Amino acid sequence: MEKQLLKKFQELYGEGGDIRSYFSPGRVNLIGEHTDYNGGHVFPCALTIGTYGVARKREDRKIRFYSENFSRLGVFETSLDDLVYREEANWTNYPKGVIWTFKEKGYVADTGFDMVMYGNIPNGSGLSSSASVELLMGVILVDLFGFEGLSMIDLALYGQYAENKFNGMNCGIMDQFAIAMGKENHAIFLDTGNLHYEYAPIQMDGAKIVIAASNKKRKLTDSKYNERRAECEEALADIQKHENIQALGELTEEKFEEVKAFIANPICRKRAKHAVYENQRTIQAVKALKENDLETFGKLMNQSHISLRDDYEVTGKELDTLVEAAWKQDGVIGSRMTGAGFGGCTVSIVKEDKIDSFIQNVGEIYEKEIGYAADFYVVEIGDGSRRIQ
Ligand code: NG1
Ligand code: MG
Repeated sequence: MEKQLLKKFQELYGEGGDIRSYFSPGRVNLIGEHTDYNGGHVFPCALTIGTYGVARKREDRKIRFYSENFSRLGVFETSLDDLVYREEANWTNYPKGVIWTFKEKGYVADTGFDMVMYGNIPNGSGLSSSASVELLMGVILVDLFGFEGLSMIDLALYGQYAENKFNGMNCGIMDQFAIAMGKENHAIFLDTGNLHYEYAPIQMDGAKIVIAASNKKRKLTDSKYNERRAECEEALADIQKHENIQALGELTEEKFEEVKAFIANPICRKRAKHAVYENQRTIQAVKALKENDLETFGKLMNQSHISLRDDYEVTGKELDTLVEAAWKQDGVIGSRMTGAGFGGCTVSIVKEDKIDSFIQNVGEIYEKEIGYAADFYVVEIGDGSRRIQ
């Protein structure tokens, strides 16, 4: 991968100089959905698939971007003096947003650079290709320009800042955190309220993580996402008139049942219920995993899907079809939608000897019901963003 990308780099920009290679993973969230902007817990892991980048500093202020995934768009040229969002700049608004964020935070690059990228994360699948690119850019900037004093958590926060303030997607910290801090064969139990985290080993004796990409186009995601976020904020504001809390993630189920009548809007009440219960499910799921109780972990994954379907209403026909088909298969420990929803993908834990029949059967049911095919990926848990050469 890196070799081919290096060749592409030299073809486009010429040989010589200090050319460096980097990798930034994708991520999948095992449980804890739509909790990361409610001060709740999440349990994601970084993957061994992700985005590769090759970069070299320039002498002037020019910046050139190229992605092998969007090769038909060719090379985008910009400069350190043009760090503004531009519709026509397409995907390059993600790395551009990170350069802009660094500058906002006082880390000013003194020259431009040339860069090529290639991602093997299925595009738009909900495995967080955007955050992967943001962290790739962050690691490149630190390495090329020798910025000191920035931790990987700082880079995660900068990626989120870029996504929020430059790209207008009001996302939580889960994706960027998982991608920056990933660790082979571990998931990250993160409290998004205070950024305390803990690595939990994922040993599933004989079971694997299988991703099913629905291949549904997710055009509405951003606006629906921001809408859900606003509904949770409204619910919180109603509760705060009576209770001194900072976030929905602070509530237990019992406490929620006590205060839910304060939430005036019934839709907002349902959204808040999901946020509170999902957070508690995540805490329970990690506890079960530590006790080697994979069965309970799987059941909590299934409950998470039901809550996202009925209370949070972010699943849709495609994701429900994939998950409901998965629940009926032999050797499935748990299955749910993952990521923002409305399309994107599902995550299932499947016994190794049943993976072939799982893919065959769920694939057939999906194509029959939906009219086009899903894609399946058996994934491995890998390390966070880094320089590789
Ligand atoms: P996706 O759509 O999978 O990238 C989004 C948010 C997360 C989190 C999940 C829902 C982005 C970059 N990330 O994930 O912060 O809120 O939805 O749990 O939009
Ligand atoms: Mg995204």
